[in-house]
Amino acid sequence: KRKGMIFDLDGVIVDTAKFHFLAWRKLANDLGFDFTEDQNEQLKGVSRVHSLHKILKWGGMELSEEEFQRQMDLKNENYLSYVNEMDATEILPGVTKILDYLIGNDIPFALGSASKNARTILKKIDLLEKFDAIVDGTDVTKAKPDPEVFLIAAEKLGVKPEDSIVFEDAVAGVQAANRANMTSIGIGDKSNLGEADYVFSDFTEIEREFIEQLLRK
Ligand code: G16
Ligand code: MG
Repeated sequence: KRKGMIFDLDGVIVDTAKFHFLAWRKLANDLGFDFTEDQNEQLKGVSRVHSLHKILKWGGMELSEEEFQRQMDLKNENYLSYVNEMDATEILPGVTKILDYLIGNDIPFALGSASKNARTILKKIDLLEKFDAIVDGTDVTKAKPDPEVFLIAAEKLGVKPEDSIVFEDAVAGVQAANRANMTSIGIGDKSNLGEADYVFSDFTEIEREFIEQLLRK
């Protein structure tokens, strides 16, 4: 049976959450308030527009449409200044090994990210050419937990949703994979990724036997 794998970007391949946090926090600070790292958890996997809505709510603020757009642009500019410094050393532990295993065994894999900067980031970390398909924030109309991003990715890989395996660090992403009828693998904390079919703290915890077993199913 032809199986495929779909990887989220932020929190799975790289930890760009730290850069998003710095950039969003600067935005909040410039507007005269602050938010915590705990609150930042709620922004993981969430689109840029939705993130700003949430943050403004925390600060009890409202912006005109024009100012909202300007703040999003400023945030992104600031975020990209961090992204610009990235290189392959930012790839999270165990990721390269699993990608090389998939390539060696002719198992197709895609990126399924909410980020509009996904291609820029993949290029910085030298992974752009390795993916068989890339679906990102520029390709979708509905944000996670809507399954759209993963359904398009599976289609591009030529695999059925039920034969797709998704790696996700965000609750919304795990829900999107489940709604797509895919196998969901949470990367992170069991306490908040309980809805996933399997949870691992990171890729170094995933044994080759586990992957082989998933592919045989
Ligand atoms: C990522 C991050 C989110 C970010 C979103 C949009 O998602 O987890 O925090 O808000 O992308 O990013 P951008 O502003 O670059 O378009 P993912 O799906 O890769 O985890
Ligand atoms: Mg993520």
